[in-house]
Amino acid sequence: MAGPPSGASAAPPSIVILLADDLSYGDIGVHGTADAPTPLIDKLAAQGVRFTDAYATSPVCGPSRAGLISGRYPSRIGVSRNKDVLPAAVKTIGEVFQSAGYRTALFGKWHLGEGPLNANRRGFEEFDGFHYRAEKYEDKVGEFLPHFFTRKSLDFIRQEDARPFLIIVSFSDPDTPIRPPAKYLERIEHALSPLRRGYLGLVMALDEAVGTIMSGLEEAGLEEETLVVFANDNGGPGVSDRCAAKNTSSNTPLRGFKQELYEGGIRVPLIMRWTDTLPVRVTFEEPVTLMDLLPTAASPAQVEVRTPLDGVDLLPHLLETPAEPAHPQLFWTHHGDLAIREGPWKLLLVQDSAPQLFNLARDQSETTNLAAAEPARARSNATCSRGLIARSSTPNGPARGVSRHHPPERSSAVTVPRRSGSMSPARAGRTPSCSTTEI
Ligand SMILES: [Ca+2]
Repeated sequence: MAGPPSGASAAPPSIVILLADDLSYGDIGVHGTADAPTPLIDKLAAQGVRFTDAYATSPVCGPSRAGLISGRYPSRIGVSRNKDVLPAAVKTIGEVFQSAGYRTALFGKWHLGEGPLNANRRGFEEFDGFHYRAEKYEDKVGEFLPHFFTRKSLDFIRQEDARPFLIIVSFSDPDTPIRPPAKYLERIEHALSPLRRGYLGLVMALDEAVGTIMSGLEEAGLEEETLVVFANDNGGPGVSDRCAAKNTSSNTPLRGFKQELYEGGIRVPLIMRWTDTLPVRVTFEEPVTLMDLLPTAASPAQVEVRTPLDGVDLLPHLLETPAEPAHPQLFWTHHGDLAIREGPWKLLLVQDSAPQLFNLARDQSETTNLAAAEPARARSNATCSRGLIARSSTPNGPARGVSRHHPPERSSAVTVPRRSGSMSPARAGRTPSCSTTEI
Protein backbone atom coordinates (compact mmCIF):
# COMPACT_ATOMS: atom_id res chain seq x y z
CA MET A 1 0.00 0.00 0.00
CA ALA A 2 1.35 3.40 -0.93
CA GLY A 3 1.50 6.32 1.45
CA PRO A 4 0.78 9.99 0.92
CA PRO A 5 3.36 11.95 -1.08
CA SER A 6 5.89 14.12 0.67
CA GLY A 7 4.46 17.44 1.76
CA ALA A 8 0.95 16.06 2.04
CA SER A 9 -0.95 15.60 5.24
CA ALA A 10 -0.61 12.10 6.65
CA ALA A 11 -4.39 11.89 6.81
CA PRO A 12 -6.03 10.31 3.78
CA PRO A 13 -7.35 13.10 1.55
CA SER A 14 -10.91 13.43 0.40
CA ILE A 15 -11.46 13.13 -3.35
CA VAL A 16 -13.73 15.32 -5.47
CA ILE A 17 -14.16 14.41 -9.14
CA LEU A 18 -16.08 16.94 -11.21
CA LEU A 19 -17.02 15.39 -14.55
CA ALA A 20 -18.55 17.35 -17.42
CA ASP A 21 -20.53 15.75 -20.25
CA ASP A 22 -19.74 16.48 -23.90
CA LEU A 23 -17.66 19.56 -23.05
CA SER A 24 -15.29 20.09 -25.93
CA TYR A 25 -11.54 20.36 -25.54
CA GLY A 26 -11.54 23.92 -26.86
CA ASP A 27 -14.38 25.44 -24.88
CA ILE A 28 -12.60 26.30 -21.66
CA GLY A 29 -10.74 29.57 -21.38
CA VAL A 30 -7.31 28.05 -20.65
CA HIS A 31 -7.53 26.11 -23.91
CA GLY A 32 -7.97 29.30 -25.83
CA THR A 33 -11.57 29.71 -26.90
CA ALA A 34 -12.30 33.43 -26.71
CA ASP A 35 -16.03 33.21 -26.08
CA ALA A 36 -15.96 30.39 -23.50
CA PRO A 37 -16.98 31.86 -20.13
CA THR A 38 -15.04 29.64 -17.72
CA PRO A 39 -13.11 31.88 -15.27
CA LEU A 40 -13.61 29.48 -12.36
CA ILE A 41 -12.41 26.39 -14.24
CA ASP A 42 -9.47 28.50 -15.43
CA LYS A 43 -8.80 29.48 -11.82
CA LEU A 44 -8.78 25.81 -10.81
CA ALA A 45 -6.23 25.14 -13.57
CA ALA A 46 -4.04 27.95 -12.24
CA GLN A 47 -4.17 26.38 -8.78
CA GLY A 48 -2.93 22.99 -9.93
CA VAL A 49 -1.89 20.87 -12.91
CA ARG A 50 -3.52 21.09 -16.32
CA PHE A 51 -3.03 18.08 -18.57
CA THR A 52 -2.72 19.00 -22.23
CA ASP A 53 -2.90 15.42 -23.54
CA ALA A 54 -5.51 13.74 -21.35
CA TYR A 55 -7.72 11.16 -22.97
CA ALA A 56 -11.07 9.57 -22.40
CA THR A 57 -11.04 5.85 -23.06
CA SER A 58 -13.81 6.21 -25.63
CA PRO A 59 -15.39 8.91 -27.81
CA VAL A 60 -18.82 8.20 -26.25
CA CYS A 61 -20.26 8.35 -22.74
CA GLY A 62 -20.83 4.79 -21.55
CA PRO A 63 -17.44 3.18 -22.27
CA SER A 64 -15.64 6.37 -21.21
CA ARG A 65 -17.35 6.34 -17.83
CA ALA A 66 -16.66 2.62 -17.47
CA GLY A 67 -12.95 3.35 -17.93
CA LEU A 68 -12.96 6.12 -15.34
CA ILE A 69 -15.00 4.21 -12.78
CA SER A 70 -13.00 0.96 -13.08
CA GLY A 71 -9.50 2.12 -14.05
CA ARG A 72 -9.57 -0.34 -16.93
CA TYR A 73 -9.88 -0.29 -20.69
CA PRO A 74 -13.62 -0.56 -21.33
CA SER A 75 -13.05 -3.17 -24.05
CA ARG A 76 -11.38 -5.35 -21.42
CA ILE A 77 -14.43 -5.32 -19.18
CA GLY A 78 -17.12 -5.79 -21.78
CA VAL A 79 -18.23 -2.17 -22.24
CA SER A 80 -17.68 -1.27 -25.88
CA ARG A 81 -20.95 0.43 -26.81
CA ASN A 82 -22.96 3.21 -25.26
CA LYS A 83 -25.74 0.81 -24.33
CA ASP A 84 -23.46 -1.66 -22.52
CA VAL A 85 -23.62 -1.81 -18.72
CA LEU A 86 -20.78 -2.26 -16.26
CA PRO A 87 -20.69 -5.95 -15.27
CA ALA A 88 -21.29 -6.57 -11.58
CA ALA A 89 -17.96 -8.37 -11.25
CA VAL A 90 -15.98 -5.22 -12.14
CA LYS A 91 -14.92 -3.22 -9.08
CA THR A 92 -15.78 0.47 -9.14
CA ILE A 93 -13.88 3.35 -7.61
CA GLY A 94 -16.84 3.72 -5.24
CA GLU A 95 -16.53 0.14 -4.03
CA VAL A 96 -12.77 0.49 -3.61
CA PHE A 97 -13.06 3.63 -1.46
CA GLN A 98 -16.15 2.46 0.41
CA SER A 99 -14.36 -0.72 1.49
CA ALA A 100 -11.54 1.49 2.80
CA GLY A 101 -13.92 3.40 5.09
CA TYR A 102 -14.64 6.44 2.92
CA ARG A 103 -18.02 8.12 2.65
CA THR A 104 -18.94 7.85 -1.03
CA ALA A 105 -21.42 9.69 -3.22
CA LEU A 106 -22.25 10.14 -6.87
CA PHE A 107 -24.58 12.86 -8.05
CA GLY A 108 -25.58 13.08 -11.69
CA LYS A 109 -25.29 10.90 -14.74
CA TRP A 110 -24.33 7.27 -14.13
CA HIS A 111 -24.85 5.55 -17.51
CA LEU A 112 -23.48 2.20 -16.36
CA GLY A 113 -26.61 0.23 -15.52
CA GLU A 114 -29.89 0.30 -13.65
CA GLY A 115 -31.56 -1.73 -10.91
CA PRO A 116 -28.92 -3.95 -9.29
CA LEU A 117 -26.28 -2.19 -11.40
CA ASN A 118 -27.26 1.33 -10.30
CA ALA A 119 -24.67 3.56 -8.63
CA ASN A 120 -26.10 3.10 -5.14
CA ARG A 121 -25.52 -0.65 -5.53
CA ARG A 122 -22.01 -0.11 -6.91
CA GLY A 123 -20.21 1.49 -3.99
CA PHE A 124 -21.84 4.91 -3.74
CA GLU A 125 -23.76 5.13 -0.48
CA GLU A 126 -25.43 8.34 -1.62
CA PHE A 127 -26.71 8.63 -5.17
CA ASP A 128 -29.03 11.12 -6.75
CA GLY A 129 -29.09 10.98 -10.50
CA PHE A 130 -30.11 9.00 -13.52
CA HIS A 131 -28.94 6.38 -15.97
CA TYR A 132 -28.66 8.60 -19.08
CA ARG A 133 -31.88 10.52 -19.77
CA ALA A 134 -31.01 13.95 -18.37
CA GLU A 135 -34.02 15.76 -19.79
CA LYS A 136 -36.48 13.37 -18.19
CA TYR A 137 -34.68 13.58 -14.85
CA GLU A 138 -34.54 17.39 -14.91
CA ASP A 139 -38.28 17.47 -15.49
CA LYS A 140 -38.75 15.05 -12.59
CA VAL A 141 -36.71 17.03 -10.04
CA GLY A 142 -38.01 20.37 -11.32
CA GLU A 143 -34.66 22.12 -10.99
CA PHE A 144 -31.88 23.04 -13.42
CA LEU A 145 -29.57 20.07 -13.01
CA PRO A 146 -26.24 21.90 -12.42
CA HIS A 147 -27.95 23.71 -9.54
CA PHE A 148 -29.52 20.51 -8.21
CA PHE A 149 -26.30 18.50 -8.27
CA THR A 150 -24.29 21.36 -6.77
CA ARG A 151 -26.73 21.63 -3.88
CA LYS A 152 -26.61 17.88 -3.28
CA SER A 153 -22.81 17.96 -3.37
CA LEU A 154 -22.55 20.80 -0.85
CA ASP A 155 -24.94 19.01 1.50
CA PHE A 156 -22.75 15.93 1.31
CA ILE A 157 -19.49 17.85 1.83
CA ARG A 158 -20.92 19.67 4.87
CA GLN A 159 -22.12 16.55 6.67
CA GLU A 160 -20.79 16.14 10.20
CA ASP A 161 -18.71 13.03 9.69
CA ALA A 162 -15.06 12.46 10.49
CA ARG A 163 -14.53 10.07 7.60
CA PRO A 164 -12.83 11.29 4.41
CA PHE A 165 -15.05 11.18 1.38
CA LEU A 166 -15.09 10.43 -2.32
CA ILE A 167 -17.63 12.36 -4.33
CA ILE A 168 -18.18 12.25 -8.07
CA VAL A 169 -20.27 15.12 -9.40
CA SER A 170 -21.22 13.78 -12.80
CA PHE A 171 -22.78 16.78 -14.50
CA SER A 172 -24.93 16.10 -17.54
CA ASP A 173 -24.04 19.49 -19.02
CA PRO A 174 -23.24 20.87 -21.51
CA ASP A 175 -24.76 17.83 -23.22
CA THR A 176 -28.32 18.18 -24.43
CA PRO A 177 -30.99 19.29 -23.52
CA ILE A 178 -29.80 22.84 -24.14
CA ARG A 179 -32.10 24.95 -22.04
CA PRO A 180 -30.09 27.11 -19.60
CA PRO A 181 -31.88 29.64 -17.40
CA ALA A 182 -32.19 33.13 -18.87
CA LYS A 183 -29.69 34.61 -16.40
CA TYR A 184 -26.89 32.80 -18.24
CA LEU A 185 -28.13 33.55 -21.74
CA GLU A 186 -28.25 37.25 -20.96
CA ARG A 187 -24.50 37.22 -20.44
CA ILE A 188 -23.66 35.52 -23.76
CA GLU A 189 -22.83 37.44 -26.93
CA HIS A 190 -26.11 37.95 -28.75
CA ALA A 191 -24.59 37.77 -32.23
CA LEU A 192 -23.89 34.05 -31.83
CA SER A 193 -26.33 31.44 -33.08
CA PRO A 194 -29.13 30.54 -30.65
CA LEU A 195 -27.76 27.00 -30.25
CA ARG A 196 -24.21 28.22 -29.56
CA ARG A 197 -25.55 30.75 -27.08
CA GLY A 198 -27.50 28.02 -25.32
CA TYR A 199 -24.49 25.73 -25.22
CA LEU A 200 -22.27 28.48 -23.82
CA GLY A 201 -24.97 29.20 -21.24
CA LEU A 202 -24.63 25.60 -20.07
CA VAL A 203 -20.84 25.94 -20.01
CA MET A 204 -21.24 29.07 -17.90
CA ALA A 205 -23.55 27.22 -15.51
CA LEU A 206 -21.03 24.35 -15.29
CA ASP A 207 -18.27 26.84 -14.52
CA GLU A 208 -20.38 28.44 -11.80
CA ALA A 209 -21.09 25.00 -10.30
CA VAL A 210 -17.38 24.17 -10.18
CA GLY A 211 -16.67 27.46 -8.44
CA THR A 212 -19.50 26.99 -5.95
CA ILE A 213 -18.27 23.53 -4.95
CA MET A 214 -14.72 24.86 -4.58
CA SER A 215 -16.04 27.62 -2.31
CA GLY A 216 -17.91 24.99 -0.31
CA LEU A 217 -14.70 23.03 0.24
CA GLU A 218 -12.90 26.18 1.32
CA GLU A 219 -15.65 27.21 3.73
CA ALA A 220 -15.57 23.72 5.25
CA GLY A 221 -11.82 24.06 5.78
CA LEU A 222 -11.12 21.12 3.49
CA GLU A 223 -9.21 22.75 0.66
CA GLU A 224 -5.78 21.48 1.65
CA GLU A 225 -6.94 17.95 2.39
CA THR A 226 -8.89 17.39 -0.80
CA LEU A 227 -7.65 16.22 -4.17
CA VAL A 228 -9.88 17.88 -6.78
CA VAL A 229 -10.19 16.63 -10.34
CA PHE A 230 -12.02 18.33 -13.19
CA ALA A 231 -12.50 16.31 -16.37
CA ASN A 232 -14.85 15.62 -19.23
CA ASP A 233 -16.14 12.30 -20.56
CA ASN A 234 -15.66 12.58 -24.33
CA GLY A 235 -15.03 15.11 -27.06
CA GLY A 236 -17.56 17.70 -28.07
CA PRO A 237 -20.15 16.64 -30.65
CA GLY A 238 -20.09 20.06 -32.29
CA VAL A 239 -22.31 19.85 -35.32
CA SER A 240 -21.01 16.50 -36.52
CA ASP A 241 -23.36 14.44 -38.62
CA ARG A 242 -22.34 11.37 -36.62
CA CYS A 243 -23.93 12.79 -33.47
CA ALA A 244 -27.66 12.99 -33.02
CA ALA A 245 -27.20 15.29 -30.01
CA LYS A 246 -25.37 18.33 -31.42
CA ASN A 247 -24.40 21.15 -29.09
CA THR A 248 -22.16 23.41 -31.27
CA SER A 249 -19.16 22.72 -29.05
CA SER A 250 -15.75 23.52 -30.51
CA ASN A 251 -12.83 21.10 -30.26
CA THR A 252 -10.49 23.57 -31.95
CA PRO A 253 -7.57 23.12 -32.50
CA LEU A 254 -8.30 19.41 -32.54
CA ARG A 255 -9.77 17.53 -35.49
CA GLY A 256 -12.97 15.55 -35.21
CA PHE A 257 -15.89 15.14 -32.87
CA LYS A 258 -17.54 12.83 -30.40
CA GLN A 259 -18.04 9.36 -31.93
CA GLU A 260 -14.66 9.64 -33.70
CA LEU A 261 -11.13 8.58 -32.75
CA TYR A 262 -9.55 11.77 -34.03
CA GLU A 263 -8.24 13.85 -31.14
CA GLY A 264 -11.42 15.92 -31.03
CA GLY A 265 -13.37 12.82 -30.05
CA ILE A 266 -11.14 11.53 -27.28
CA ARG A 267 -8.82 14.26 -25.93
CA VAL A 268 -10.49 16.01 -23.01
CA PRO A 269 -9.84 18.75 -20.46
CA LEU A 270 -8.26 17.42 -17.24
CA ILE A 271 -7.17 19.44 -14.22
CA MET A 272 -5.93 18.25 -10.81
CA ARG A 273 -5.59 20.45 -7.74
CA TRP A 274 -4.32 19.44 -4.34
CA THR A 275 -3.40 22.60 -2.48
CA ASP A 276 0.06 22.54 -0.89
CA THR A 277 0.81 19.12 -2.38
CA LEU A 278 0.64 19.26 -6.18
CA PRO A 279 2.54 21.91 -8.11
CA VAL A 280 0.59 24.96 -9.22
CA ARG A 281 0.16 26.68 -12.58
CA VAL A 282 1.74 23.74 -14.39
CA THR A 283 0.92 21.94 -17.61
CA PHE A 284 1.66 18.24 -17.95
CA GLU A 285 2.18 17.31 -21.57
CA GLU A 286 2.50 13.52 -21.68
CA PRO A 287 -0.46 11.29 -22.55
CA VAL A 288 -2.61 10.31 -19.59
CA THR A 289 -6.08 8.81 -19.38
CA LEU A 290 -9.17 8.98 -17.21
CA MET A 291 -8.36 5.37 -16.22
CA ASP A 292 -5.57 6.92 -14.14
CA LEU A 293 -7.96 8.67 -11.77
CA LEU A 294 -8.69 5.58 -9.66
CA PRO A 295 -5.05 4.62 -8.90
CA THR A 296 -4.03 8.28 -8.57
CA ALA A 297 -6.71 8.90 -5.96
CA ALA A 298 -6.18 5.57 -4.20
CA SER A 299 -2.46 6.05 -3.71
CA PRO A 300 -2.39 9.00 -1.24
CA ALA A 301 -5.63 7.80 0.29
CA GLN A 302 -3.77 4.64 1.26
CA VAL A 303 -6.57 2.63 -0.25
CA GLU A 304 -5.56 -0.85 -1.25
CA VAL A 305 -6.73 -1.79 -4.72
CA ARG A 306 -7.29 -5.50 -4.98
CA THR A 307 -8.16 -5.52 -8.64
CA PRO A 308 -6.16 -5.32 -11.86
CA LEU A 309 -5.86 -1.87 -13.37
CA ASP A 310 -4.85 -0.39 -16.71
CA GLY A 311 -4.59 3.11 -15.31
CA VAL A 312 -1.51 4.18 -13.39
CA ASP A 313 -0.82 6.39 -10.38
CA LEU A 314 0.13 9.77 -11.83
CA LEU A 315 1.49 11.28 -8.63
CA PRO A 316 5.08 10.10 -9.19
CA HIS A 317 4.91 11.70 -12.63
CA LEU A 318 3.67 14.98 -11.17
CA LEU A 319 6.08 15.11 -8.25
CA GLU A 320 9.28 13.85 -9.88
CA THR A 321 10.43 12.63 -13.29
CA PRO A 322 10.25 8.83 -13.57
CA ALA A 323 12.38 7.18 -16.21
CA GLU A 324 9.37 5.88 -18.08
CA PRO A 325 6.29 7.72 -19.31
CA ALA A 326 3.00 6.99 -17.58
CA HIS A 327 1.72 5.29 -20.73
CA PRO A 328 4.19 4.14 -23.41
CA GLN A 329 1.09 3.30 -25.45
CA LEU A 330 -2.60 4.04 -25.25
CA PHE A 331 -5.22 2.58 -27.51
CA TRP A 332 -8.88 3.06 -28.33
CA THR A 333 -11.57 1.08 -30.09
CA HIS A 334 -14.91 2.31 -31.31
CA HIS A 335 -17.33 0.38 -33.52
CA GLY A 336 -14.51 -1.36 -35.38
CA ASP A 337 -12.24 1.71 -35.66
CA LEU A 338 -8.86 1.51 -33.88
CA ALA A 339 -6.33 4.06 -32.71
CA ILE A 340 -3.04 3.81 -30.88
CA ARG A 341 -0.85 6.56 -29.48
CA GLU A 342 2.81 5.84 -28.87
CA GLY A 343 4.87 8.86 -27.88
CA PRO A 344 4.04 11.62 -30.36
CA TRP A 345 2.80 9.13 -32.97
CA LYS A 346 -0.81 8.24 -33.48
CA LEU A 347 -2.07 5.63 -35.88
CA LEU A 348 -5.74 5.67 -36.80
CA LEU A 349 -7.40 2.73 -38.55
CA VAL A 350 -10.88 3.68 -39.67
CA GLN A 351 -12.88 0.96 -41.35
CA ASP A 352 -12.90 1.10 -45.15
CA SER A 353 -10.26 3.87 -45.11
CA ALA A 354 -6.52 3.94 -45.63
CA PRO A 355 -4.36 3.98 -42.46
CA GLN A 356 -3.67 7.44 -41.06
CA LEU A 357 -0.48 8.24 -39.18
CA PHE A 358 0.05 11.57 -37.45
CA ASN A 359 2.86 13.12 -35.44
CA LEU A 360 0.95 14.97 -32.73
CA ALA A 361 4.01 16.84 -31.48
CA ARG A 362 4.18 18.64 -34.82
CA ASP A 363 0.58 18.30 -35.96
CA GLN A 364 -1.93 18.18 -33.12
CA SER A 365 -4.72 19.03 -35.58
CA GLU A 366 -4.04 15.78 -37.50
CA THR A 367 -3.85 17.49 -40.88
CA THR A 368 -0.99 15.54 -42.49
CA ASN A 369 -1.21 11.79 -42.97
CA LEU A 370 2.34 10.41 -42.76
CA ALA A 371 1.41 6.76 -43.36
CA ALA A 372 2.93 6.78 -46.87
CA ALA A 373 6.03 8.69 -45.75
CA GLU A 374 6.61 6.46 -42.72
CA PRO A 375 5.45 3.01 -43.91
CA ALA A 376 7.59 1.04 -41.45
CA ARG A 377 6.22 2.96 -38.46
CA ALA A 378 2.67 2.67 -39.76
CA ARG A 379 3.03 -1.10 -40.18
CA SER A 380 4.64 -1.45 -36.76
CA ASN A 381 1.94 0.58 -35.06
CA ALA A 382 -0.80 -1.31 -36.89
CA THR A 383 0.59 -4.67 -35.81
CA CYS A 384 1.01 -3.39 -32.27
CA SER A 385 -2.47 -1.92 -32.21
CA ARG A 386 -4.17 -5.10 -33.38
CA GLY A 387 -2.13 -7.16 -30.93
CA LEU A 388 -3.01 -4.92 -28.01
CA ILE A 389 -6.66 -4.95 -28.87
CA ALA A 390 -6.77 -8.71 -29.35
CA ARG A 391 -5.17 -9.18 -25.96
CA SER A 392 -7.54 -6.72 -24.35
CA SER A 393 -10.76 -8.12 -25.71
CA THR A 394 -11.11 -10.82 -23.10
CA PRO A 395 -13.04 -9.56 -20.09
CA ASN A 396 -10.86 -9.53 -16.98
CA GLY A 397 -7.79 -10.45 -18.94
CA PRO A 398 -4.28 -9.56 -17.82
CA ALA A 399 -3.78 -5.95 -16.87
CA ARG A 400 -1.08 -3.69 -15.61
CA GLY A 401 -1.12 -3.46 -11.85
CA VAL A 402 -1.15 -0.34 -9.77
CA SER A 403 1.96 -1.61 -8.03
CA ARG A 404 4.10 -0.62 -11.03
CA HIS A 405 3.79 3.01 -10.12
CA HIS A 406 3.81 3.40 -6.38
CA PRO A 407 4.62 6.95 -5.36
CA PRO A 408 7.65 7.39 -3.15
CA GLU A 409 7.32 6.16 0.40
CA ARG A 410 7.52 8.88 2.98
CA SER A 411 10.96 7.68 4.04
CA SER A 412 12.30 8.30 0.54
CA ALA A 413 10.29 11.40 -0.05
CA VAL A 414 11.01 14.06 -2.57
CA THR A 415 10.36 17.72 -1.99
CA VAL A 416 7.13 18.72 -3.61
CA PRO A 417 7.95 21.44 -6.10
CA ARG A 418 6.02 24.70 -6.17
CA ARG A 419 6.68 25.63 -9.73
CA SER A 420 5.13 26.89 -12.85
CA GLY A 421 5.61 26.13 -16.51
CA SER A 422 5.38 22.85 -18.36
CA MET A 423 6.43 19.45 -17.06
CA SER A 424 8.28 16.46 -18.43
CA PRO A 425 10.31 18.21 -21.14
CA ALA A 426 13.05 15.64 -20.64
CA ARG A 427 11.03 13.12 -22.59
CA ALA A 428 9.81 15.51 -25.24
CA GLY A 429 10.14 14.04 -28.70
CA ARG A 430 11.01 10.56 -27.55
CA THR A 431 9.44 7.82 -29.57
CA PRO A 432 9.28 4.66 -27.48
CA SER A 433 8.96 1.50 -29.49
CA CYS A 434 5.92 -0.70 -29.23
CA SER A 435 6.59 -3.02 -26.35
CA THR A 436 5.18 -6.46 -25.87
CA THR A 437 3.85 -5.56 -22.43
CA GLU A 438 0.35 -6.82 -21.88
CA ILE A 439 -1.83 -3.77 -21.41
CA1 LIG B 1 -20.73 12.41 -22.99
